[in-house]
Amino acid sequence: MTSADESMKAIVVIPTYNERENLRKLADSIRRQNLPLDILFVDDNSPDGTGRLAEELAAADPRIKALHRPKKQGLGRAYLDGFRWVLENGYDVILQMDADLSHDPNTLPDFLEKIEDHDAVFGSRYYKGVRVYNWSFKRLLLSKLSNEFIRLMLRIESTDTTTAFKCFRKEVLESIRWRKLRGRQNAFLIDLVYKVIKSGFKTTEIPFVFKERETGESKMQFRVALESLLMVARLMFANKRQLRRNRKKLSQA
Ligand SMILES: Nc1nc2c(ncn2[C@@H]2O[C@H](COP(=O)(O)OP(=O)(O)OP(=O)(O)O)[C@@H](O)[C@H]2O)c(=O)[nH]1
Ligand SMILES: [Mg+2]
Repeated sequence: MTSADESMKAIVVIPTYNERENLRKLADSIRRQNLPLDILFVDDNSPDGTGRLAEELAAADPRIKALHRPKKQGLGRAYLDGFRWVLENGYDVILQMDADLSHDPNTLPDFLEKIEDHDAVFGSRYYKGVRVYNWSFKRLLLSKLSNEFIRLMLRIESTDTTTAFKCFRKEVLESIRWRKLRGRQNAFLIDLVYKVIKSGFKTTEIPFVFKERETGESKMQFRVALESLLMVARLMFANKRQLRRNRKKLSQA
């Protein structure tokens, strides 16, 4: 951020479930960026002790915070608790990213630079080219086609809706009534991006290089894809005027 924006409080919200092997490395590489950025881990009582490690990291570094939820309920629910915490604690800029090192911390400065003159910034594996490592061709094709499907069906300028590497100004979350976002996994991200774009906010995409997790378990499942499909159908029938009304109301407030 430029010096003009150093008064803005920024934080990256990172949901975790069984990410003990990745956590310290991730925290270190975010810290190495030397950014005015706090970290909030939101753990769902991971059986592998990720929550305890998050506490240890938080005790050693005042810029790291840890939030604990009693049981696994999907990353969407974890984000809702995370958003509540960061908004209650006065943050102005909210980033989100995965804990499995698939989202490169070297991209964080780009988010903070772009958010200076945008309301939201979306990281994309597919913006002006494809940048994905360690995926089979089948998985890449499935992900690329899903995102094309979402873009065409919902008519949104977003090449990678299902990636949780994004950044928002707090006013954006408040305006879209974040508490009402639905979805447990990727469907949550679809609901979020759709509402932000359709509310007319100034958004942009930035490219990042995606590397599939090397350690920890993959949670990609058939029901994640099904939930996403149902969310696309639901949003296609949602009342777009309502979204515009929400934004207008907020700008008048
Ligand atoms: N708190 C919380 N975090 C979750 C939950 N499910 C996933 N996560 C975290 O959300 C992020 C994304 O989950 P991933 O498992 O990487 O999902 P994915 O990227 O679609 O699939 P893979 O990388 O193949 O596993 C990671 O940081 C996970 O630890 C959950 O139920 N609760
Ligand atoms: Mg992942």
